[in-house]
Amino acid sequence: MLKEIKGQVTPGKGCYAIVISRFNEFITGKLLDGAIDCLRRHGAADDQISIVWVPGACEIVMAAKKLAQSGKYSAVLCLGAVIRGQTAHYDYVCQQVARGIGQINYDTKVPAIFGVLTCDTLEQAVERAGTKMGNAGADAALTAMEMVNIMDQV
Ligand code: INI
Repeated sequence: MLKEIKGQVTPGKGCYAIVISRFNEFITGKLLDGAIDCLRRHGAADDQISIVWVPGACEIVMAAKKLAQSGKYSAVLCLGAVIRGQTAHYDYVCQQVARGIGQINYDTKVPAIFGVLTCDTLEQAVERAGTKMGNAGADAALTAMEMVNIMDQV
């Protein structure tokens, strides 16, 4: 018989850590609001949610890895906003963060969700932080709950 597993979008009993970067805080603050709102709307209690602020996107991975390794969290949401400037800095930050967050998943088996905006313009970031393209923080929360549910089943 065919066995098919689909994740439910429900927080379960586990705890969720949100690592949020202060750089571009006028954007990342909206991502954080979106993530918290989404977790609450799906039934998470406030004591299931922990928030850790870090300076910039480059620092997300170190904090997220320690949280994932702690055994206290079902998932770690990584939220940030990298916006292209006039130098190559953007590319180094994006590469480091994307690879680092991906690696946490494989190293710790705790879902580490990539909710870092990587945008060419400020307008693109605004669009993804609660305006016409939705809210990447809320999307990360949905993904986190679904992955936790899937990992509980497989
Ligand atoms: N950090 C961000 O979170 N977003 C950015 O757009 C950004 N840019 O463009 O420079 C950024 N840089 C800081 C970086 O993440 C580190 O905090 C810093 O390099 C110290 O390690």
